[in-house]
Amino acid sequence: MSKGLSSFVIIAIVVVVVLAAVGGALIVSHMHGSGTIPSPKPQNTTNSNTTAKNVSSPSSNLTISVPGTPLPYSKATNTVYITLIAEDISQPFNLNGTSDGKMVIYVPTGANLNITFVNEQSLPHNLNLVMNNTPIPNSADIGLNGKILFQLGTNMSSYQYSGIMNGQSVNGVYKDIQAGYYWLCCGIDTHAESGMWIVVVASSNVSAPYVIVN
Ligand SMILES: [Cu+2]
Repeated sequence: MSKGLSSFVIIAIVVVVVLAAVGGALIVSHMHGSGTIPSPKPQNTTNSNTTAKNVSSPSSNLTISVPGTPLPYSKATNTVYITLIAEDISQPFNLNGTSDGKMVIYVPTGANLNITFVNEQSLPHNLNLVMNNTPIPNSADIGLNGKILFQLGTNMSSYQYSGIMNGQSVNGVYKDIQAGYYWLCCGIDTHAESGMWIVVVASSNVSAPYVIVN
């Protein structure tokens, strides 16, 4: 082989290798592009962290006028979305910065309550829906102040001491709430008594859910 011919062969091999590499890269990127299906955003995930700060974010398609701040609501499924946060403020027994029943949530009778509870504090906390038989919590044990209907972040055998820790959140749905007056409160001993409770009113007079802070 002459020197000129071998140089030509080497250059030809280099060109072929480069073309093969570029072609391969294009094929791979095309396959990747066409083969990737965007995954849907998870909704209402359990035990996921959340950065939501407020109990409500006014829904853009809500047209019913309510006497307070509207809560996110699906009329089709009669589901009210409630986010409650034990905020990291000087009063450790708060929900969304409020204490002692100053927050009142109004929901339609029969609504499903989709509740997310977030703990931003160093103390453990949990959340309970209580059909209360006293106007305000007056016992260390909320079980002595009414009937516990639903719990998040705990269970009936340990609600007086167990809850979720700092940075954790829980989500759950309480279905078909009956007309009446309830608390959402922490069940850990003395926490509700110390202020960690809000009021829930279910009424057939409420057509769309809303929240008021007194
Ligand atoms: Cu608590």
